[in-house]
Amino acid sequence: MCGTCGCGEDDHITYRKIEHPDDAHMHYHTHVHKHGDLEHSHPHHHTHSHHDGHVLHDHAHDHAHHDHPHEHDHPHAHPNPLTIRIERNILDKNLQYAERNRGYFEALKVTAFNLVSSPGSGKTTLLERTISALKAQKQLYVIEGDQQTSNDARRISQAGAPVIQINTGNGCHLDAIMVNKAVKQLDLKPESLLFIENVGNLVCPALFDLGETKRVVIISVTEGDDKPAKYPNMFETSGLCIVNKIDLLPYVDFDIESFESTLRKINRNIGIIRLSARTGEGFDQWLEWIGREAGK
Ligand SMILES: Nc1nc2c(ncn2[C@@H]2O[C@H](COP(=O)(O)OP(=O)(O)OP(=O)(O)O)[C@@H](O)[C@H]2O)c(=O)[nH]1
Ligand SMILES: [Zn+2]
Ligand SMILES: [Zn+2]
Ligand SMILES: [Zn+2]
Ligand SMILES: [Zn+2]
Repeated sequence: MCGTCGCGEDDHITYRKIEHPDDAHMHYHTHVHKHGDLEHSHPHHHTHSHHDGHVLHDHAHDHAHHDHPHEHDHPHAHPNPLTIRIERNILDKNLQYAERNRGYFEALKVTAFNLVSSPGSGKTTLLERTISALKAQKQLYVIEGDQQTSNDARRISQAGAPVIQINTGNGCHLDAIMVNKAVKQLDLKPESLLFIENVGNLVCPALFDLGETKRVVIISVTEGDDKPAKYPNMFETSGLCIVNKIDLLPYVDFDIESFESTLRKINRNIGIIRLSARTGEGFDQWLEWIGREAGK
């Protein structure tokens, strides 16, 4: 799937709507092949049953590789692809879909946030609290990205927002095509808020524009204060940085002043909010920031 980092060559991506665990679901396979400069795909789908309420199943190949059995009724002559060309194609295609998503959000006046971070920084906890705080006044939706499990989507559903879980299989990031499919299933109401929780990873998600209004990077104080220097792309491309788990500051050696000054060197326009998704400290600032973004 990911030609940028070489991860997950045989992804099995699933889309799962949590609220309606009915049996029937669509199975959907797409194979994209490259023949020199040409690219073509063979989609097919069928409906079948599962116990766990899948809605859509998507099996995508973006690589010219065939080391696993599948059926094709025409011969392929796959040249040894230039990795760099595939990367370009993947990123170009992603950008096309990102622009489509952005146009769709703008037409509906939906404000969309792409939440990126290392695993475990507190994205889902932040969303649970955000949903509780805002659901009475705003329609909120969530797209959850994880390699496996629907744990996060279940938490979001319990908090009270419609949610689609995307399982990326081996993939280490969401892309705009996945978001495009998930958004169609959510059937967004105008002027609503969409939160996209990306796969926990500080590297690859930086390369994939999802069409979001703003990217929000979350760092928790247990991760070390040198992250902006080590992973600059993620911090350069975000409009807001949330420093989470500040309730733990007395117990860790995270130098928050030094963190913020490094961060400002990398991105001098980035907003910074210190908060605790557990205690709620600093949460008002986050809600105000959301309000400002949604009002633009
Ligand atoms: N002390 C403290 N713990 C927190 C805070 N926010 C989240 N946690 C804990 O951190 C752990 C990870 O939180 P999650 O919300 O699941 O993190 P995540 O970023 O969604 O994780 P992935 O989806 O796996 O990348 C959980 O045990 C949370 O209870 C916080 O502000 N303070
Ligand atoms: Zn990747
Ligand atoms: Zn990767
Ligand atoms: Zn194939
Ligand atoms: Zn999560």
